[in-house]
Amino acid sequence: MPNPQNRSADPAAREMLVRAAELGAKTVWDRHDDLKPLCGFGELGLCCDVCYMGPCRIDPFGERAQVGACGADAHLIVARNLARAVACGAAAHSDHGREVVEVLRGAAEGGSASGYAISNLAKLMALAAEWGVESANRSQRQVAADLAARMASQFGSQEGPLIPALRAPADQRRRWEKMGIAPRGIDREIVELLHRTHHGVESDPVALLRAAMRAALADGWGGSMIATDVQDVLFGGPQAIRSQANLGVLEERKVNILVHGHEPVLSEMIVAASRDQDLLALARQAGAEGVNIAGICCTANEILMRQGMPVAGNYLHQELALLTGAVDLMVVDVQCVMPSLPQVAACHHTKIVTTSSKAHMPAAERMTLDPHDPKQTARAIVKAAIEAFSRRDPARVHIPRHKMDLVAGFTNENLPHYLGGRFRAGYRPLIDAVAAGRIRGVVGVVGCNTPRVAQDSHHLALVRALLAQDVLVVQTGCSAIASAKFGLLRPEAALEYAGPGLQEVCAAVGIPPVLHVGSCVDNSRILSVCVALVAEGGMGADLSELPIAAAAPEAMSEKAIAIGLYAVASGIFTAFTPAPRIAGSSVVRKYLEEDVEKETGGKFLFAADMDAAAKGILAHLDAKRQALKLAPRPLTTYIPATGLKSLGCGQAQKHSQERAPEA
Ligand code: XCC
Repeated sequence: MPNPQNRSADPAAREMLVRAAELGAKTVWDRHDDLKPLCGFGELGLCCDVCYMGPCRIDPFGERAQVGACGADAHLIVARNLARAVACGAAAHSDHGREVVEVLRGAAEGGSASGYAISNLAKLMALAAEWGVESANRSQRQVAADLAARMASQFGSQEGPLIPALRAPADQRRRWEKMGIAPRGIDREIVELLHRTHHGVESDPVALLRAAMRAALADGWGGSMIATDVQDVLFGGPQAIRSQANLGVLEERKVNILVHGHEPVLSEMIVAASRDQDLLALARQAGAEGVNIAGICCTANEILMRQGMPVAGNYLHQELALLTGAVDLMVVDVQCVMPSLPQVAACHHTKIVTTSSKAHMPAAERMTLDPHDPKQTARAIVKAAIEAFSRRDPARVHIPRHKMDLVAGFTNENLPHYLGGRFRAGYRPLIDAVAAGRIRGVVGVVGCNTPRVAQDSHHLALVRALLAQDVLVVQTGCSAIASAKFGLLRPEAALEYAGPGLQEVCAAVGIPPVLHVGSCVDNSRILSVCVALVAEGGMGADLSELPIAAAAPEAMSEKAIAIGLYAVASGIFTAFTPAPRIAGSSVVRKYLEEDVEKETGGKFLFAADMDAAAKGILAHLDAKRQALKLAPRPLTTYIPATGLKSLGCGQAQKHSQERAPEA
């Protein structure tokens, strides 16, 4: 079998890859290998299937066709393919936003009968003020109903401006106006973008990239931001919370339910149902000691941030978790859910249940979420898991012992409190630390796993290289889970990994050097932190002047491309690996890596490896520091990102084994 070390940096994953081979199960890594060599035209973005004269392929060596049947050249084809990916990624996030706005509307109209309630009144009122909803002498439900209606109408806003986008610094918005990319409603932006990629419409690759940025902005400062806000209203604003991550969170003697996907609408209900006394009694009758809920991917992040529920793993863990034989039921909704799951689950007794009206799986069981009684659906799912538990074969259960402690739950709203305490709450302490050079800058490291690189290896290499250089790291998505599994979300990680300045700051306020701020829609929280830094003063007039950057070290999904593009359009330097399929066009690559900076203030770095990404990010932070005339930083030795890889994995493995439960 292929060496598991080349497939994952995570010891739990490596162990399960051996187990997969014993079980004769195919995983995403095997299927990816089966596809090699991957299509070279596709990799370069040079295959066009936009119309039905083709598919047309441009010869990258210049010997055969240089244009498609319609005359589209490599640059247009690459830009069109990228724009379509952005449209799909932005659609996924923003449709999630629409879904939770619907739930808010239901909660407002139906009250507790809808199954959902307003749990964060302060945020509801703050949003009402921002959105111009009258709240004086009105009930919570009336305010929530008007807010939901206003938010829903934003998705189809024909002219803009998007209300949440008004949070962006005025200078940034002026740049968008000047470029003609100030975002309107996401529905309009996506329809227009797709229209422009239709055969025979937009022929200018750069104009198309700008349109893609506009759609991405409508997601980042619109659909995604609304999703985060509404989820905080419905399910509560996160607070710093302890939990654990990795496959070792599965419990041998309990009914294990994994929630996987993205929207917390059902998973929050499942967490509640798992605490119902009658269901716990049922579990005990079946011989279990209780019901254990753990998450995969961004659903994991949602219930971790608000409920402290444990995280079983990130994207590439979804099949491995099923192969443990300890998962009784996995319930999925939308996005990043592999169609292979029912086949992999068939190795054991595990049930796969789909719930979203937008995502069906022919071989899985279906339990559609009842919007009028979601708790009932959740209870039925817990019951089905208990029933499956009684069919579990303990002799075939194999749970890796690796799990790691973590602290998550940071947000733009609660960070001022954690940074400044009760008496100095605000962003000033962070700005002072940056100005004095104790913190070199702040970098958001986000995004997926991909079988194209050893799982988590890029995330860990980059995050550790940045920490060693006194960079405060904020994370979301599967990237945050990678750091969690390796102990970087523990406050003690500052002593183990951070440079002296960052160590000092973390020790003074008791935070980890890596702050987990949520799921991928919660990248909006990172934008909000940046906005707050600008608003506090002393760090420039827009995001492009701050000593900040972003990175997606193991990008896989179209959502990651949309996020990267809205970060760049918002003025943020963004290291993105593996690069999207743009290598076939020098024009597209040059625009995204160079020319766009003059327009938005941000740009991409498509780094080949994490050493190049880390060096590029550090050089960018230093250039911004210099422009702001901040204190020069004490010299720290740069340790190559790739050199840190083996060192840290060993330490994390040791730590996780120390904390492993009795088998
Ligand atoms: Fe999906 Fe959000 Fe990527 Fe993870 S990080 S693989 S998109 S779950 Ni968003």
